[in-house]
Amino acid sequence: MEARKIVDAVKDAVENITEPTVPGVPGSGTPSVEEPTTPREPLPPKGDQGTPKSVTPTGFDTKAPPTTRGQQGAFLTTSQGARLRDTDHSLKAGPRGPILMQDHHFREKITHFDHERIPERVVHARGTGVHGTFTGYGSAEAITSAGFLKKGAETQVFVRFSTVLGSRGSADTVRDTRGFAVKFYTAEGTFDLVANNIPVFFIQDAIKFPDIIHAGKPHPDREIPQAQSAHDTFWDFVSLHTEAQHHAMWNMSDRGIPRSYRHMEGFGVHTFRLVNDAGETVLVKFHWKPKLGVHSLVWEEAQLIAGVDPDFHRRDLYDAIEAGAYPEYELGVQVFPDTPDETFAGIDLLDPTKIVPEELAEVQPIGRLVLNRNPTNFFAETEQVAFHLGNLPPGIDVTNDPLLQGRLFSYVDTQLTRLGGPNFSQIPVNRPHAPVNDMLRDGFHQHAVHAGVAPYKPNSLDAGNPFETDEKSFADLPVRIAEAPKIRANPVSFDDHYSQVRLFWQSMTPVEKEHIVSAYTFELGKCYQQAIKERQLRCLANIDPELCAQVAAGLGLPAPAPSEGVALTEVAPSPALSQIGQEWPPDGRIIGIVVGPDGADGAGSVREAVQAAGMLPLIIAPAGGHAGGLVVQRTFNTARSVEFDAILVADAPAPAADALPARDAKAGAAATVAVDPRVRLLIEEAWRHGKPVGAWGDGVAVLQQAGISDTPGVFLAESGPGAFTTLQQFLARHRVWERFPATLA
Ligand code: HDE
Repeated sequence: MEARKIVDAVKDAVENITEPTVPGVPGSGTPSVEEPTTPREPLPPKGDQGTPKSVTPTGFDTKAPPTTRGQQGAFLTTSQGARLRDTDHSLKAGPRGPILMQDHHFREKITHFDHERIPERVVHARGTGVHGTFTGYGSAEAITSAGFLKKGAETQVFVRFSTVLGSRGSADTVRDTRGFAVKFYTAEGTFDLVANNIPVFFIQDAIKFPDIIHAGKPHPDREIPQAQSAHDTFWDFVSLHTEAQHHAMWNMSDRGIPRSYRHMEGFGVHTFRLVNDAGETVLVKFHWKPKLGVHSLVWEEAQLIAGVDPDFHRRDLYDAIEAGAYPEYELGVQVFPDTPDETFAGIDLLDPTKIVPEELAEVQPIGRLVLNRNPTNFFAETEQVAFHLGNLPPGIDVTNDPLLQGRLFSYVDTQLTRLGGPNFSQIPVNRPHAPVNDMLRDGFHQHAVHAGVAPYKPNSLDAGNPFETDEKSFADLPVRIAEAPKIRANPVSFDDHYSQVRLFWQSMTPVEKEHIVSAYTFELGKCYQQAIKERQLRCLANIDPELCAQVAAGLGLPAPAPSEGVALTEVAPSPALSQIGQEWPPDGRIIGIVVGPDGADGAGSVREAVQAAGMLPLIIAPAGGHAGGLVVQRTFNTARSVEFDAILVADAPAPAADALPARDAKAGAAATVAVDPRVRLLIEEAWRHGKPVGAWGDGVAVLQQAGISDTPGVFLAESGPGAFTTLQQFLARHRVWERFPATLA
């Protein structure tokens, strides 16, 4: 008898000696839903979505696809490759009996599942990753020997964007700093530029990192709040530890709630040292500049999104790349002479709580990053990627910034627990693209089969290999270390905690200042302890009396005077710090077009024009399916204003039976049409958030009824094309800033 027949016969026999089979009852023999059981080849992996060609730690190019275990082939097997007949029923002593210990497949499946999770990152746990390509401009050739910055050199990269405080499953749009970590797989060894979207940090010395993070994370007793700085422990620390005030102000500004990862600057924070072929050095600060400009959410929008779509930033990035709207950033450097005092224009370059305003040292572009490929597997790539500041190619070196020095220790150390041992650089996403020939051996999760018998130097048994070389090697710069006492102290220049916070505040436009005041008022208003609010107000008084007075008024507290000895020094504002005032390409922005059940005149051509301009049109109709000839992407039930950058209304759809209760039309408005309240909410929210709103045809009456038709950024057009032309002008400025109150100068 054939093997299969024997198994079937045994199964029949077992079923016959127990209860009869009940169709559709789990475990009784017949599956209730027919699975597509005919073996076929699974869909091939998406085009270029494998992990980059990898090199093993022995320096041997495997050329093997790195995802060889990822659902390839038609038949299910055990981890040892034995084909499986049934993965839905455990092996039991009869259908009602206990599970047998000998069920190896059951044990393997459950054991592996039990161990699927690894510790999330202690900070930056919530993130999203993406592959890309970096191309050097060659403009940095005079200051660094780094090969990947040479003209036209192309380097693959992996980028991980993140929030800092929240857990792995927390919302994307919380008020927080964002990580912007880039792994350049250069031919001369991996370079990790582990940056943030804020150019300064809370602390000047790495030894205080646990303190700021313990203060920012949820309260240890109740583990609340998740991913927020609006609580007592954070403001307790920040108000007591005044060097944190600069970073805190950036968080309270619109930079703390970016519109998307595509609209975010990145900053290396520390000063680095570059060295050229001749051994000459300069000091630099790294900057990423997004092609789409820096753009943020408004606070109410960010809060709504955290509930409506907690994955907003992750989805935005993924969708943009799948749609071919590849995010782009330019890498730039501010360059400073490498002088013994390591200062520039009186600013201590080793102090990570200070910036050098771009007006004093221009950001010079040195290369372009294009993010063009989504990961194939989130865990394998995004979760397991391990960045480390010490991953430096020849031509780039560190400075003595005490924050940077501490980070050099922390990043490898943390991976030992998170990734379970010292061999995490063998995980595909962490493998260098440069050949590796190290003498690191053994340890947990060792995947390399190292050849040779002499992993030590000097040796004769492996013919002396591998040899040290000066050629294209990383050379430690003979930087002079001043003769100084061993001491736990900072330079005196680190003691100025306020002048640059004032510089930031004074560089903001009135609208941005209003947002900062509201953010402080909101966050401090969430604190329970009066003493903490008062202490933070004293810090604000040291930054700017007007800021302090506004926040104090919001909290219902008296505004204190600046602390004794703190002089409110004059600062020169830096317009480059403001996000408002320039125009940017509107690529990838999302435009909602409201139509009726039968579509609307001109909606199809506007949809096409929006698409042709590199934006994403989404048709919003009363119900799914089709509206006229248009495919409906959002219904009145699924659409929420926060998803869109602008709304165009092409029809006046009447309220549907499932609509929310209607409110009266606004007083004085032309209440001529009954508008679905969900459309009204869509428009009102978009308007409140400073988004352009336009209409043509029957849609005009909707805006008139909402009482907004004669306000800035609202346009009533004769036709769809007319509305679209006006829309583009507003989008280039990101928002209709005139709509926001501006009581501050
Ligand atoms: Fe980090 N940081 N950090 N950090 N950091 C980590 O490393 C640390 C700092 C930054 O997407 C951890 O692998 C110390 C500044 C990013 O995987 C950890 C100090 C800047 C990411 C760590 C700092 C950053 C991290 C946690 C003070 C901006 C996410 C998990 C001395 C320039 C990387 C991990 C990713 C992650 C330590 C300060 C950026 C614990 C001790 C300043 C973008 O090693």
